[in-house]
Amino acid sequence: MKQAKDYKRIVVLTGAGVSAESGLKTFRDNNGLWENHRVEDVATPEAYARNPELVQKFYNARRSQLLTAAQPNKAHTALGEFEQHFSGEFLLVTQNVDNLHELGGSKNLIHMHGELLKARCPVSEKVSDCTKDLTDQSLCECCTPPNLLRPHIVWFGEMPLAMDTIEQALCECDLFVSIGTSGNVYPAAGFVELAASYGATTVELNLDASANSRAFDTSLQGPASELVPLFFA
Ligand code: BV8
Repeated sequence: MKQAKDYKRIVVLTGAGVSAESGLKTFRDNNGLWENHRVEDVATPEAYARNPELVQKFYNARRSQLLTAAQPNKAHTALGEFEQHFSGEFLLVTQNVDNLHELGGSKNLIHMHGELLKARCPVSEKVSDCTKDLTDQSLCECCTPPNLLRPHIVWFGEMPLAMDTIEQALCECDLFVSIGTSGNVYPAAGFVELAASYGATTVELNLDASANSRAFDTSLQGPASELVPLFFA
């Protein structure tokens, strides 16, 4: 089987599985529940409008766990090192909202579902760093009167970020690799078909079979910390 270095224009998509070995829960862990709430019911603009305290608590808990307990694992660092030495084009698109790809050395990186360590003004859309709990006292500095800051997260029903850039890269790549995602969430789960329709080779590296494993030319099962350093050697 060819390796990543045998290609010229690579797009990688990662999901929660790439951070699982860093101790961050995936969405399908405990059947996608958080404190008995379905994630899909907490990660929505409606939930935030209905019960902002609950939604802020959900993100505050994940933000502090990320800041206090999580470190990049061998999958993150293998992707960072590969990008550094690769002479072709490389884009990493992550569905994850953690910062472990940055800590693992990745540079050309798009967080299509936002970032846990950022907050956003709902009026000006201005994004700022956020390493503390967001509360009903967290106000923006860009507006008068100031607005309540929200997590810089793309919720279900909201448009993912940088979709034009991502779709352009998917149409031009010769290799698309999906790592650690269950293939349940769109539009990310549809990237493999788009890349394949433009002739890219498609590879899935995942612990288990995913909802769209059949769409890939090759689907390898195992932990990302083992499969990623081998394929991106
Ligand atoms: C959009 C931020 C359109 C939040 C996330 C009905 C109503 C509204 C929308 C929809 C609907 N029906 C469908 C939709 C579309 C919806 C969707 O797909 N819903 C699903 C549930 C059916 N999508 C959206 O709403 C998207 N927006 O469609 O907008 C639009 C168009 C025009 C104008 C406006 C809007 C937005 C989706 C973004 C939601 N936000 N994240 C947060 O993080 O709190 S999604 C969330 O799920 C995370 O980003 C996560 O990454 C993502 C996907 O989950 P996975 O990463 O795959 O994680 P999961 O646990 O599922 O799987 C982990 C995998 O890892 C497993 O396969 C496991 O085997 C593997 N694994 C585990 N350990 C390891 C491992 N692999 C390797 N090694 C290991 N060690």
